Amino acid sequence: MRKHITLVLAGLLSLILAACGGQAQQSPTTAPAQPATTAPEQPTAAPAPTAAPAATAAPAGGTPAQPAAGGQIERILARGTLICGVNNNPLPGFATVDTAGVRRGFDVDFCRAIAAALFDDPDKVEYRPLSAQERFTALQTGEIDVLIRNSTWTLGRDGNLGLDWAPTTFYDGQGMMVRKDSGIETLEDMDGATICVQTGTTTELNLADQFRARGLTFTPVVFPDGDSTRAAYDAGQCDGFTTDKSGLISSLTLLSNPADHKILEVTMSKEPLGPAVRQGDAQWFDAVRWIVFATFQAEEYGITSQNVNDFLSSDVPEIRRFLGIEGDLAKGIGLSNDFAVRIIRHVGNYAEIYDRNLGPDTPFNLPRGLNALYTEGGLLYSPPFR
Ligand SMILES: N[C@@H](CCC(=O)N[C@@H](CS)C(=O)NCC(=O)O)C(=O)O
Repeated sequence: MRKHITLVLAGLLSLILAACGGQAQQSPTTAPAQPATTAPEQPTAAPAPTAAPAATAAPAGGTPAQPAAGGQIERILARGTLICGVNNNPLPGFATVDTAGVRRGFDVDFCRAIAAALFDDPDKVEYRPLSAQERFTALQTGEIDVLIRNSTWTLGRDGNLGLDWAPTTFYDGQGMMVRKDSGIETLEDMDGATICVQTGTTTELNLADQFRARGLTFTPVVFPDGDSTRAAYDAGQCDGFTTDKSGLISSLTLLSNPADHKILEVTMSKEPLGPAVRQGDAQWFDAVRWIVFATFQAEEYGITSQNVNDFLSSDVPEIRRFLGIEGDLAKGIGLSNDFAVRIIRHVGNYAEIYDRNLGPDTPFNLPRGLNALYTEGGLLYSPPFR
């Protein structure tokens, strides 16, 4: 009988965990932690055009799927705005709306960079705020052109959801926040802990994997969005709060007493975050990829929003090609030949984007770490513009 009840509880939890499309507010579960193998990652449970071409993507909310084969850039240009999917909850440093109603953040700046490349105007963006559960469906159905919402590139998502990831713009990893007075220093100190975690994310499975690998037990307290997850932790409902370290750093600023909390040293996963597009339009995918690469390359050349005009008279062949002064390299990806100049002029190179949102003059003062250029010990590397 006892075994039966446990099985029913386990089944219920799996259902809750799998209800990725569900919009109803879930009450936190206090069911025992599930082994990783029984908890499917939410996004793969979304209605996905798995093996079918993107053209057959199931319409959602009455929005017809758009034709798959090419033409995305022309459609965006004809519409006059880029539709960029961003986080619906405030994620300071990455995506927020300031007091004047202006969207700001690292992710927002990449939406702006794409609009700058397309329209020579970074403001030609229509932002579509999306929850973790909504984000991939919005991309699959063509409701958005690109998703830039702290979304981790994984094999399951890339392979099963009919999506493609552009180069990683922020190398992240999952972290754990605890109260300073808890005495917790490592995950091993968290055996039997309750942990606040958001559904529809890579976070849930990583948590289960990490605790299982260490032979630790925990009780997940699961919420459907970032705000309620953070609020529950802030109210003392959980011993720990786990998400991407970028999300934790960002959330810290929103807690009632940030100084009472700390983020543990441990990094529980790899979370390469970057823009995603719907599969089926190789030119659009290439354009987004090279827009991201242009921000890396501009930093490598030392070209900034302040000095880009000086470089327009450069006689260095590779810089002339990069800035579109010579050749017609960008034609093949459907962009104007000066797309890099447009991005740099309006939004800046990668370092400018990073520093503006996360650098020393921001509350985050986040070291570049893996997000430095390869020439500085990081992972950012652009293929040649030739
Ligand atoms: N990078 C992870 C986590 C992304 C994620 O959704 N993080 C949370 C916590 S920072 C978030 O953005 N929450 C805001 C919300 O969905 O309301 C993923 O792609 O699954």
